[in-house]
Amino acid sequence: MFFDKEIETMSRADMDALQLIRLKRIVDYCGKNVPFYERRLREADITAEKIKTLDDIQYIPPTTKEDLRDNYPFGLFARPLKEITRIHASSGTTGKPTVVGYTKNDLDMWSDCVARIAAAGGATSDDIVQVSFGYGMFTGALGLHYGLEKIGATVIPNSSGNTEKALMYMRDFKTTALVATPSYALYMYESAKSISDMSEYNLKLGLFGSEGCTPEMRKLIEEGWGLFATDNYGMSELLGPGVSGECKQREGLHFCEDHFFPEIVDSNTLQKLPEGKTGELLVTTLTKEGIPLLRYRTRDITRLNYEPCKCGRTGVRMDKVTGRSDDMLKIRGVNVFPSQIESVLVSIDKVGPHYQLIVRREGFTDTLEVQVELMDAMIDKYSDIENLQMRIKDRLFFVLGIQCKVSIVEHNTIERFVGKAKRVVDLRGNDK
Ligand code: DLL
Repeated sequence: MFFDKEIETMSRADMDALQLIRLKRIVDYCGKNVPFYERRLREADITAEKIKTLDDIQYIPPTTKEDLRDNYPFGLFARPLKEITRIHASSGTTGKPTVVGYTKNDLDMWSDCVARIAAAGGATSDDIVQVSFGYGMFTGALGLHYGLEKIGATVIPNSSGNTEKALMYMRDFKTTALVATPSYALYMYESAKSISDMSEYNLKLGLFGSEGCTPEMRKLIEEGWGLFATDNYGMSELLGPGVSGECKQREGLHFCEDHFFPEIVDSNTLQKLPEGKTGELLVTTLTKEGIPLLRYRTRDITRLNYEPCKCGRTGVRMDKVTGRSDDMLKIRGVNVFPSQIESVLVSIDKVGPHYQLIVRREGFTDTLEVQVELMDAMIDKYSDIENLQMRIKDRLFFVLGIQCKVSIVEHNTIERFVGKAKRVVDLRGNDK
């Protein structure tokens, strides 16, 4: 089903023309409304008038997560707060989160994009949808929520956590569609199986995303619940969910390219790669008012496919994300940067800068263990070690928003590296 057939089936030539108009406009808008971009564009000697083709985007310097962090909290906003209707945030590379603001128009555009992707995945106004992403600063829950309301579905803002209650609602309300991370969907299935008869559930559709999912894991979820699942991609800095998503063919994620212009570049040289090559995805927001971003480095590794899809949609599709060009980890749907953990550890007395992060999949849940070395002094009392562990755990929870296991190890036991330290041991296999 189409939500906006005219856009979703637009010819390549018409889409290119629309993107060029919007690109010129957003470059002009950024230069006039965001001092950071005024300076960046001036230094690069690029103006909207100089952009003649979509390829000329290469003359615009990319924007990074560090740029957002350096301008924390509102420095990259193009509108005064009075015109910002909603604020969301996601984890930054160090302590401070990256903050994004949406105007009223941005929120409309956001729910349109999500509605488009949900409809492409098979959601309709007949669906009763349970949103099991965490409501709050994370964009996942509210993003899907308003997009699904827009297509007329009945939305249950159940949030994440309290799995037994979520399953009770699912049975009693005859929920037909589930919105969650794939790992939580699988965890919910395991819980459902252990406390109830699967015939009491009525799920037919899963709109999953925010983290990767291998075909094997998807099969487990689909067979367990008896549903059909699609994958949705997005990120807070750009929008949240709604940037791209699978249709029922599941041969790539349809990009909402009238609002988001994608490019694939080599992550070392930042040079554009030939069509069809795999590399880092850069995205320019073509219509966002609150916090427009030019050539944002998503750090996600993927590939673009410009062939029209069998479903009738003509726009570009991206492959599932195959990796990252930085060291970000996605743990239980939460973005975790080793540098965030490092800044917590170095701020705590008695522990040193030597640490290792061990990521495991236990059952269907990702776990993170932080092993950190004592400085040099020994701590004799067990209760002192426990107190130290608790302090680190609390501080990490405050910064990361997830619980981790903290292990204090003796001085000089964590491996030292001559070159780049290998801080992360990811034991989850390839289905991260
Ligand atoms: O995860 C937005 C979102 C919410 C997308 C709900 C889809 C559904 P962030 O928390 O900012 O935003 O995390 C963004 O998560 O750069 C990717 O590395 C990863 N990611 C998001 N969706 C997928 C996906 C939301 N479908 C970061 N597959 C991105 C693989 C994904 N990785």
